[in-house]
Amino acid sequence: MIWRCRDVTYDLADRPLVMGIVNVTPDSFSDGGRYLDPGAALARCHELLSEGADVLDLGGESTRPGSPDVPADEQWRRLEPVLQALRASRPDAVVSVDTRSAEVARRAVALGAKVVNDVSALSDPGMGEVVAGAGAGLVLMHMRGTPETMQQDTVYDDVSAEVTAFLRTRMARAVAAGVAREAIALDPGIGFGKSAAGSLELLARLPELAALDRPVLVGASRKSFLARLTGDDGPPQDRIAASLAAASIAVFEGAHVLRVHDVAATVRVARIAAAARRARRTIA
Ligand code: HH2
Repeated sequence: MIWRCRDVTYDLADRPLVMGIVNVTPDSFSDGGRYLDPGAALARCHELLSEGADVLDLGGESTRPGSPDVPADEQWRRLEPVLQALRASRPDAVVSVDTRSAEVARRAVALGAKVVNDVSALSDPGMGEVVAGAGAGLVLMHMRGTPETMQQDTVYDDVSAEVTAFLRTRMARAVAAGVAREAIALDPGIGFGKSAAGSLELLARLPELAALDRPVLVGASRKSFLARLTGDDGPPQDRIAASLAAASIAVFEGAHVLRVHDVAATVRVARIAAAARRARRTIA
């Protein structure tokens, strides 16, 4: 399984990738406000790279349930100094930009970003062309509505079938805009317009999404469905063990990329889960 992101081509048959989260925002659900200062964000980038992150996912907009849209100029005001400093200090780092805005994506790829992580899966009309023009990797994620409205309706007839059908359609839209199939990764959107049971079901039925024959990215890290399952009522930072369990299940069931806050621990968990996945294949 190949994932092409500009001049970097990942062979995901070997091992899953770990994508480290850096939210340059005042209000993200887990790390909001911690990395709004460009120096703090840059230090976090370096820390996650030293922990073994393959890719850094930088976002200038929270997409937690209920959050409002952040204008492109404000996202860019937050992201630009970090992208500039990272390019100067670690030109080898693979950067993903977490944005729904084609304009932010266009500016980020001009500064070297290799992946566009679009949780709206090409809702902004120009996004496909921006990604295609740069030859960037593209993450297409399933969400119902927008972050502001998505938790209002979390009932599905068949959550996995609906998510898979949606992503198949958005993948066709990306290809029609000129994005190479090999550049596309698919994400079921854990917690985005899903109940806790729905998020869990998506993890358990990941092979159905993997059957589309594109890399599968899973972002379950510290999300509230984990706390609903464990019964914990502490802050998101207390959900590390639960997040690692989810990461392990995701890899075992076919995930190729894990988007996480806790990189060092996830790298180790992913190694075990991938080895178990390979062992199962050998037996089968
Ligand atoms: N989850 C979040 C943000 N971006 N991108 C992808 N592809 N998949 C995800 O599951 C995903 C994502 C939400 O998590 P976080 O960035 O930690 O919080 P916030 O949106 O509040 O900044």
